[in-house]
Amino acid sequence: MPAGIVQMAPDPTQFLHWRAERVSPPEALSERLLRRGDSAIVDFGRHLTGHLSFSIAGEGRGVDAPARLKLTFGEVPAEVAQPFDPYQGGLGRAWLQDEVINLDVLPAVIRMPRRYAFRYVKLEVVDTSPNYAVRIGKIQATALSSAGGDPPPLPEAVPAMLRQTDRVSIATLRDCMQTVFEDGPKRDRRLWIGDLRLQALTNYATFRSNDLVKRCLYLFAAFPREDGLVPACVFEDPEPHRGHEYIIDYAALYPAAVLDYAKATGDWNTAVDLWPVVRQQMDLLSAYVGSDGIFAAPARSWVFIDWCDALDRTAAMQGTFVYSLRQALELARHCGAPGEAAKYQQLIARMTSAARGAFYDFPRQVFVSGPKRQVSWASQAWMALSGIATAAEAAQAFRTVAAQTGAVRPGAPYLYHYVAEAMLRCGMKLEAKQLVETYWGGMVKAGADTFWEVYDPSNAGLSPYGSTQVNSYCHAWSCTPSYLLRTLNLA
Ligand code: RAM
Repeated sequence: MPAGIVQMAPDPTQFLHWRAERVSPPEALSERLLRRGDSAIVDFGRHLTGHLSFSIAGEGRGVDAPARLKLTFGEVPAEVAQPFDPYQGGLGRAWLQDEVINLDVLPAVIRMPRRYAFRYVKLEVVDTSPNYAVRIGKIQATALSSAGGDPPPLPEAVPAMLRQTDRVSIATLRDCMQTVFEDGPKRDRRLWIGDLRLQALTNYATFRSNDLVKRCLYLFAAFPREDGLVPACVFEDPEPHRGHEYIIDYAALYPAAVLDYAKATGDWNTAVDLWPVVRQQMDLLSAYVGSDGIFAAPARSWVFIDWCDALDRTAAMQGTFVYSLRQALELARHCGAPGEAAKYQQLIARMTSAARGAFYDFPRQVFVSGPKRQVSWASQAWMALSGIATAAEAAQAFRTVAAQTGAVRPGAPYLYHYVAEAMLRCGMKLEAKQLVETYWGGMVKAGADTFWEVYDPSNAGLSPYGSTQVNSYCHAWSCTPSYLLRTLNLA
């Protein structure tokens, strides 16, 4: 049921520049007759993934022409406040959630056929005829999620902002949990390894839909590239198949996702079953480690790490692969593969000493990456998580980057998560907590019902796709504060 009728007001003090103002209770919609050019914005009071239905009738001298309506669905106020066109984004325009429908017969009950991700719906009457107006009633949303009931709230002793952040994280995960762990219910509506891993970790601490994780792990295992590399993403329709993209660091994190699952559920049989897929990733990726012990991704391959053009990814990728080898090592031991375990252990040692030589800048006490010796948060995070840096070195390195204005900061919550986790793992609980409070807390203060795909507090216009319109505002990889709070005891 709607929570009210709102209007969107421009507001430069708001991060996304628009504010929703309540103008009337939800019943007010059906009390109005709407003519050509009239519109109303319905607020459902929370973000949801699902369907919309409503009834519509014509009133006047005669219903003598079809009614044409336009519906626009928005996760955030800005999406229904401004026209989508002209659209300049790099991704398909059809991701933007709007529809024009022509109704030949009134009255009618309309069930919009597509699934949308929204809190707000703007209804515009494009046309009726001079002889009638329309009345809209019984507007309803049906929320879809495969998640069960919400987990119990965090104790009162946890600061209010963190409890709120936890609630928003849980709502984010809930709305992404469908037949797979989707990255975002508005876009791309599919399963990606990097997102899955973080959603699964948060799921073990919240909904515990462990069979859904298992299903997703098998979907990747079922559709590898010809050489065995797992794809970066999988589509389910019209029948399950692999996406055409391959992300080196995502493939490297597949073993981590398998190990996390086995540890969280105790289902080691599944780990044993998936072990050949894990081993295959390690075989393929190990081939990229040069004789100097440095991971060199092949030309034109995609190493993601973060949405950040300026980032030099060499050190972070080295760290990711060493981290991955550690997860694979643990799996090898459980899966009865001592030969692989020994191989991984040797490679970890070789890559660790190579990385310390290549990336650690002793005088500056920070890890650097690339020919320009770039200093970034990404490099410190993955050096810490991989164990290439000792806890003391990593803690010092984080203090160094924090004080250095020129250091390349994370662009999206995905990397912010790994930074926060790395901080926790090197004893910087206070700093990790502050990071969650300011970064995710910043989105909460900006009105987020669910956490966003990209958020840079210093740049509201940031989009990896050339237009913030196509950014996703309920995005899987930003749901991890609940994991940090509930499993890693952040508070
Ligand atoms: C985008 C999505 C998704 C992410 C990939 C790398 O398409 O944001 O979540 O995993 O990029």
